[in-house]
Amino acid sequence: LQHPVDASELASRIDAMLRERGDQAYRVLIVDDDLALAEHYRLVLAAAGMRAEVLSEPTEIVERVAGFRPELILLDVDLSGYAGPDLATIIRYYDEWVGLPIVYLSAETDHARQIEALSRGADDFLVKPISDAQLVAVVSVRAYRFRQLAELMYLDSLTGLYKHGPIKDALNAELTRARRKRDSLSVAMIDIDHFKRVNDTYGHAQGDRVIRALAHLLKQRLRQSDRIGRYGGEEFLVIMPASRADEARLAIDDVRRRFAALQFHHDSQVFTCTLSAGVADIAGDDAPQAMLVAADAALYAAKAAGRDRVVL
Ligand code: GH3
Ligand code: MG
Ligand code: MG
Ligand code: MG
Repeated sequence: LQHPVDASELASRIDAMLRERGDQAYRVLIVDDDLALAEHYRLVLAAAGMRAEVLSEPTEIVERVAGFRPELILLDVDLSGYAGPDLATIIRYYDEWVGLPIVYLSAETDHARQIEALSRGADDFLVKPISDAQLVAVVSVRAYRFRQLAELMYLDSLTGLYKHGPIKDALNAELTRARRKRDSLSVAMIDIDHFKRVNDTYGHAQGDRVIRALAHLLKQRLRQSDRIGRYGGEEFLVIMPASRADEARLAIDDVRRRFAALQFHHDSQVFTCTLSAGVADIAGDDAPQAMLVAADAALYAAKAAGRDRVVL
């Protein structure tokens, strides 16, 4: 057998990649009905510094992908009572997950069936038995590439928050999930007050610093499961799963107070900024657009009432 790359060289390259990923381990979802094998894969990936979870109940795939947000899915082709390719097709149905790498695992050596399975929405095919080194190599290389791509596609470069389109896609997905689980869900629309004055008085670069400071506060103070997007120039949309409007209002009000307390330095001058926000929650069989309209109306009311406040 000929190896195109020296195994130890490959291992060190992958080590370097894993180090470069920063403090966040790659998230990998393993879907296999052979639980002993799935657990083995999970341990191998964990030993390589990744965070893997096992899904044994295929019907929960959409919920798990939305909740865990994997950066790669290892998908068994032959699940009892369920075809892996059907799951791949379901995942691809969601715009948000179009680029998510899906790698099939199978004992399938029939090429025609392999190709058939690939045509159903996956990216690659690993034939069992798979060596630990091969598993780590394939998963880490693909997850690394996906994270790079996802950052470009979904994240705003100034703030590292979701861009406009992706945060709206996220709202669709969270709303679907909240309805199915009969859970609460809130959104907040946040807008910096008199931001034109900041730009006019201190310059555009200083304005950018204010935007970044607010983004940082939001990331720092809100929950890991909350989704934060830069909806427009100095406007932010926050999606808060499992939060009622009164809880969401408290969390956003905490951010409001901390933001108002920040001091920005420009030459020898010191200035502060405030923000206004509108909060709305899921009501009846709300469409995503209705929630946004309600949050926007609340934001408008906050501005009209004098700014520097959160309105429900
Ligand atoms: P209000 O309290 O009513 O929200 O007043 P405002 O001045 O914030 O109102 P408006 O939303 O009309 O102005 C927002 C300004 O934000 C206009 C635009 O020049 C500026 N802006 C938009 N995007 C950016 C950006 O990325 N960087 C900077 N520095 N300014 C931006
Ligand atoms: Mg199986
Ligand atoms: Mg504004
Ligand atoms: Mg604005």
